[in-house]
Amino acid sequence: MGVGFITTRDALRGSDGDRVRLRGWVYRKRDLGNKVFIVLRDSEGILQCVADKGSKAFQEAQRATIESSIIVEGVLRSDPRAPGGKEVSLDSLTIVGLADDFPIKGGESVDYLLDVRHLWLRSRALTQVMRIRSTVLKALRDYFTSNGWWEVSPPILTQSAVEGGATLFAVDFFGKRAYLSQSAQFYLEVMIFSLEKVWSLTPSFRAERSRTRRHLYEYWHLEAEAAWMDMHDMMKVVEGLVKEAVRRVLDERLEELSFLKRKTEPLEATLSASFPEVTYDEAIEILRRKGFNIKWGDDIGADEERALTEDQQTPFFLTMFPKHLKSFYMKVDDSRPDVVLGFDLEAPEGYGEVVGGSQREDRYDMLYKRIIENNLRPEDYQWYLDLRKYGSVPHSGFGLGVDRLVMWIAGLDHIRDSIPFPRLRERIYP
Ligand code: NSS
Repeated sequence: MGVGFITTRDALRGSDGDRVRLRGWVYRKRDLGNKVFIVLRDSEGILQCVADKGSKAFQEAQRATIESSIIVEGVLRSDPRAPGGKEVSLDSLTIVGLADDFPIKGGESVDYLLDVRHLWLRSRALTQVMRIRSTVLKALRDYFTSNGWWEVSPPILTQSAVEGGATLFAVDFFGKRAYLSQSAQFYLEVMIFSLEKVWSLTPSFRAERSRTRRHLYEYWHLEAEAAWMDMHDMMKVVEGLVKEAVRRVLDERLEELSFLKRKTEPLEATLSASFPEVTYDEAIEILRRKGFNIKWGDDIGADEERALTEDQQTPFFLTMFPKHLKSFYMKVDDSRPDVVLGFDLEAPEGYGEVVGGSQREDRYDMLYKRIIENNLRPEDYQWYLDLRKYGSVPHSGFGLGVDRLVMWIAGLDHIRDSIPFPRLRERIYP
């Protein structure tokens, strides 16, 4: 099938007079009567083609509809009016799949475009995002693989909550109640006792009550856990990981960023910055100076995060939270028993949290106490408690929201556009 085809990108780098053969879809079409202009779209970009009256291509070009799949052959020539400065003068055009009247014509509402998501994914903007997403995923994997981490495969069907019962999706498991995983963390904690440094990439599910621009009901969760690492060791891992993703996107996806009109300065600044640590106490001070009516012990919500990050150019860590705001598994600080050794990574420019992590409570008695304090049942966490009984070890870990990372790197307004098939409250479609 593939012999002799080049891509639109190759063609734009070719020379006048080159004979070329390409395949793709009709992106735009203009019939002037004596010639037909067709803009061909493939996974690499677009290229203008022209069929003159009298050429063999002319009739088929007239018949081809928007989004028909086609094969074209012709001769390359420079034309400053064509996108990219080159066009193909067509000898032949073969329609492979003639398209019905394409339902997306431009100017449709967001709601309608979500209804036809399976077709809207052909749009040039979403194509650029999906290319960036793929590069981010590859960079994240490469970081772990080349730094001695083991990839493991945790389950999705689970029996207990990691991040609290309120956002669990229940599933009927042969008459018993099971849940869709919110986080692989507890399974990764099991695996560090044999593999020491582990990571996984899985879907996570959250029945979020609030609808926001940065919440999905199903999202892609990159999680890591390591024995012998304290909270600050793990923050270094997060910094290295996020920088690797940013570096790779700047190296390989500059055209895509530019198509999306994403300013690259914050991304470049991120590469050279070392991510500062702002404690919860300091954040409360900053917020009060910005006019927030907030006191120690209050939650730092979405509005507060936006205020903290909107004037920042590079990511930073928020650390050392009041114990009652965070999950029971976070290790209590020895010097301040009302504070836990937790950290979030906040993306700049108003984006907010992309990573949540902590050092873990590794003392059996303390963990047991925290389970009780949180009104949870120790019997539901027996195997998790066991890990503190048989050779407990200081350890830390984190979870990174891949979709949120892509959203920030690509500069998107809404998380739904970072993922091909977003699960939103209104629809599970397609
Ligand atoms: O709830 S988290 O803050 N932390 C955990 O789940 C830990 N158990 C992870 C761990 O330590 N292994 O979620 C982690 C990240 C968070 O920072 C977001 O970037 C992302 O997961 N996240 C989400 N992304 C999209 N949509 C939703 N609803 C969502 N919830 C969390």
